[in-house]
Amino acid sequence: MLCRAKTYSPMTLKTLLPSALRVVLLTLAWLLLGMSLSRAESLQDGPYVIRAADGGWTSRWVEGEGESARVRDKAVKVGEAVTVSNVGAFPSFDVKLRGPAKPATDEINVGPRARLFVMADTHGEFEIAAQLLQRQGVIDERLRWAFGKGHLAVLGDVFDRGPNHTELLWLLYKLEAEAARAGGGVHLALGNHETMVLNGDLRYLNPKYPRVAELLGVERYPSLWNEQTLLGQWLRTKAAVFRLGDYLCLHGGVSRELVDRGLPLSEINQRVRAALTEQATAPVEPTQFLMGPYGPLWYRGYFETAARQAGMQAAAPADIELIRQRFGVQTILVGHTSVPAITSLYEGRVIAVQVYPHRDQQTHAPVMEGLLIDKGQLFRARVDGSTELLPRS
Ligand SMILES: [Mn+2]
Repeated sequence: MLCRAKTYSPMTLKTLLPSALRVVLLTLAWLLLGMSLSRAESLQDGPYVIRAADGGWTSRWVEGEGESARVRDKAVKVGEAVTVSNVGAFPSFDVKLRGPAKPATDEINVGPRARLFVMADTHGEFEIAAQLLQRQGVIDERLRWAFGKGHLAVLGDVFDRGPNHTELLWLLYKLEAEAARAGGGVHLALGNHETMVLNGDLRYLNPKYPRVAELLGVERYPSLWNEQTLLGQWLRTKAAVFRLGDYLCLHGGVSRELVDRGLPLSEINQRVRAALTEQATAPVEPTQFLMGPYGPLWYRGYFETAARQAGMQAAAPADIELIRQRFGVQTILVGHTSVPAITSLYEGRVIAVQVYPHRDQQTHAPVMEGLLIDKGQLFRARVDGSTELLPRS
């Protein structure tokens, strides 16, 4: 009956129904909406693998929803597995814990014909991102690496907005080991939302997570990602900018101002990592620059409108040439600034990868794109499994 009512225009409804009945129906609809919202409020989250007093690890997670949510925990060791609960129709998966991660490499050499899949800004949308990876053959139905010697690059902003960033980070952590065993790789670049959450800026946090923190008995959510946690340590080894074959991979973009600082990739990455440690004091130059609007995590200068809105000048073609020369790459791949479809900029020298993961308003079908690079050809790769050769512009 509610579905049918949609086909009437409000005007028709008005003339059909006496006002008292309209009030009753609206109240009913409001109550139903409220009930469905509170029912959907799952607090399932984790595990958070936290250093224990005896030097081992404790895995803690939240099960259930609303008032009936409860905390579980167990002692775990490196080499043992923790289970990440299912999200929607996706299966739960086990993740074998590894020892402390070492700093990620700044430069990864791959052949010019290597298969690469590039994904940006997943923002807690586990179901959409996992479906994209599945339909494009990067992972299989049980969320295991299926991309062989290929490489997956993730251009930051796994955290914030959506409700399942924990599960996404565990998936990437697990795939990293599986890919390496297969002769491929998974490479995660830090985005501004990683640095925000790790440094305690929680403005974009999904409302689920402060409640999770409360249930787990920590005062502030970032404590669950500090250096004494397994994934917190792992995240702090990641690069802000890395070279993958002929491609420079990062979240925001390299500005002309950054090139002018003359910093090598290794120093950029070391300084960003240092700014994420808990001992870090207010950053001084050039770290302050690196963490700011012209730094690799926040820059929007490749996009005319976004640049104007940010009060900065758009990068000139000559700036792009300088960046390519400085870092020895053909193409710069960036997320951070949303585009309706993966877009070639500066005659293919910059590729904008971030198509924000969302559901189509009419069909509810998931929408997101990844960039597939196969034998040097670039494709838009969609959630439905289709691909399209990327138009050059
Ligand atoms: Mn961003």
